[in-house]
Amino acid sequence: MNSVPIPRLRAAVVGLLATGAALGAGHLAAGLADSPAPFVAVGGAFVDLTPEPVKELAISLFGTADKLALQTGMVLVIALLAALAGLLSRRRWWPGAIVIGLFGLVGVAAAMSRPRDGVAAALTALVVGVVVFRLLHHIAEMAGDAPAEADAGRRRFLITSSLVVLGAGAAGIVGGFLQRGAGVISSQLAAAARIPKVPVPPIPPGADFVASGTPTFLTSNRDFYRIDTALVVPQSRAEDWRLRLHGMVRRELVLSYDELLQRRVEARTITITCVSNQVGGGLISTATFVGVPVRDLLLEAGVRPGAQQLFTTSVDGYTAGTPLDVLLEPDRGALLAVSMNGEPLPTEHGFPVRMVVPGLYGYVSATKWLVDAEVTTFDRQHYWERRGWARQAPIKTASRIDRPRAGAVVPAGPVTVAGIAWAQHAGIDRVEVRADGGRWQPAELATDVSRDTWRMWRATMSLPPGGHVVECRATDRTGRTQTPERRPVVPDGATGWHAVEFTCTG
Ligand SMILES: Nc1nc2c(c(=O)[nH]1)N[C@H]1C(S)=C(S)[C@@H](COP(=O)(O)O)O[C@H]1N2
Ligand SMILES: [Mo]
Repeated sequence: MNSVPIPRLRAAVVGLLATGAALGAGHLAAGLADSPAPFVAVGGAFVDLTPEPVKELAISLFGTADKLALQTGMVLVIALLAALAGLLSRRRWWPGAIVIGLFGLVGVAAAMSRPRDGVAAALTALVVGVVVFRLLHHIAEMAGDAPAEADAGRRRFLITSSLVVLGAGAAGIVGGFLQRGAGVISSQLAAAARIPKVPVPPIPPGADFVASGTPTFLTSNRDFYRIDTALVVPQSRAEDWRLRLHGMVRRELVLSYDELLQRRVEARTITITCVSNQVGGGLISTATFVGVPVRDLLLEAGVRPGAQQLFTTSVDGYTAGTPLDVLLEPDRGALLAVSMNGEPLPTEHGFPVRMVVPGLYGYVSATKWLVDAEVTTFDRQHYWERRGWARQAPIKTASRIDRPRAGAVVPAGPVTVAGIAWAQHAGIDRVEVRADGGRWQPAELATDVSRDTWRMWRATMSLPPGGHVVECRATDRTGRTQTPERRPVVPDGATGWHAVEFTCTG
C-alpha cells in the first residue's frame, strides 16, 4: 500500500482514462462482432426504462435533438462516475476497480436486455476497463513516490496516459467505422435502381401557401421530422433484409427485398404525424412514399378469423400494433414503403423497409427498419402501449398557425394569417380563424391534394395597432370540428386550438 495518496487530479484522470479505454474497446469489439456497442446498449436500455413523463419532457424540451441531449447527459454522468472511481482509489487500487467493474456489469445487463446481442462487447469493455485502471493506477502511484523519482514517474504517467487516450480513441473510431461502413450506402444506391418506377401522384399548383408562410407541400427528406427510440440509427442492407409475415395466417411469408418488390408497387403521398406533437408543434411532415400495399400481403398470407392486429417489430426491437380492420380496408392505402420522395428510404426513416398507414399516429403504425410482422390478437401489447399510451390511435383533426410567429411585430391593417390543417383519411373541409376571441371567419384553403395529406390555409384579417391573439380551428369532412378543450399528448394525442400572440404597430 502506498503511504502518499495519489494527487486528486491524477486519481480522477486514472478513472476517466480507464473508462475511456473501456468504451473504446467496447466500440471496437462491437464493430468486429457487428453488435451494439455497450454505450449504445446502455443508452437504449435507459430509453426503454425511462418513465413516460420524463421521455415526453425530453421530447418537448429537445424535440428531434432528444438523442443528442441523452448522449450528452450520458457522457457527463459516466465521466462523473469515472472520476469518482479514480478518487476512491487514491490509496488502494481496488475500490475504483470495483466501481469500474460494476459499470461494466451495468453494460452487460443492458446488453442482455437488448434485442441484438452485445454481451461479448460489454464483457470486453469490462475487462479492459479494470485492467487499464489497475495498470494506470500502478503507474500513478509510482509517480507519487520518492521525490527523486517523481519527475521520471510523472513523465511515465503522462506517456502511458497519452497512449491510453490514443488507443481508446482509435479503437472507438475504428469500431464506429466498422458499424457504419457496413455497406449501407452502397446498398441504398443499388436499391435506387431496383425500386420499380411507378407513376407518382402529381402535386397540383396551389397546394401550399409558401409565400404566406406555410411549409412546402412536400417535406424534403432532410427536413422530415424524425422520432424514434433508436440511439444509433440501425444500419441494415437491403440485400440482407428479410420480412417474416406470420402468426394467424394460412400461409406464412418470408420475403427478401427483391421478392417484396416483385409484388404490386404503388406511390402515395401521405402526411404522417407523431402522437407527441403538441398543439402548434412541428412533428408532422408529408412525403410521397413508394411501396407494396400492406393489404395485398395480408390477403396473400390469408388472415385467419379472430385476428385483431398486425404486430410489427423493427430490427432494434421496437414494436407497433396496427388494427387489422384498418389495414384490410380496400382504400386505406397502408404501405410497406421502400422509398420516400423518389429516393430509397433514408436510414433515419427506416431503410430498407418501413410501414406507413394514412390516418394513424406513427407509434401504432409507422414501424421503421421493419423485419417482422405477426398477425395476432390485441393480447400482445406494443412498445408504447406497455408504457401507458393508447392501444389504438387515429390521428386527431388539428390545425396550426405558422404566420405570424408568436411574438412577431407586424404592421397594423390587413394581416395575413397562414398555416396547416390535417385530418388524415377524412380530409379537411374547413378552417376558421378569429382574432382576440371575436367572430370566426373562414380561411381560404389551398388546392386539395388528398384526404391523407395536410391542407394549407390562409386568411387576411384587419387588425388595429396593439397586442392580438389569433386562433384557428379545423373541421374535417366527417363534420368534426376541433374541440377547444386542452388535453395533453398522453394517451392518444393533444387537443385544443392553437393560439398565437403577436403585436401590430400603427
Ligand atoms: N423502429 C421504430 N420505428 C418507429 C419508431 C421507433 O421508435 N422505432 N417511432 C414511431 C413514431 S412514434 C413515429 S411518430 C414515426 C416517425 O417516423 P419518422 O421518424 O420517419 O418521421 O416512426 C414510428 N416508427
Ligand atoms: Mo410518434
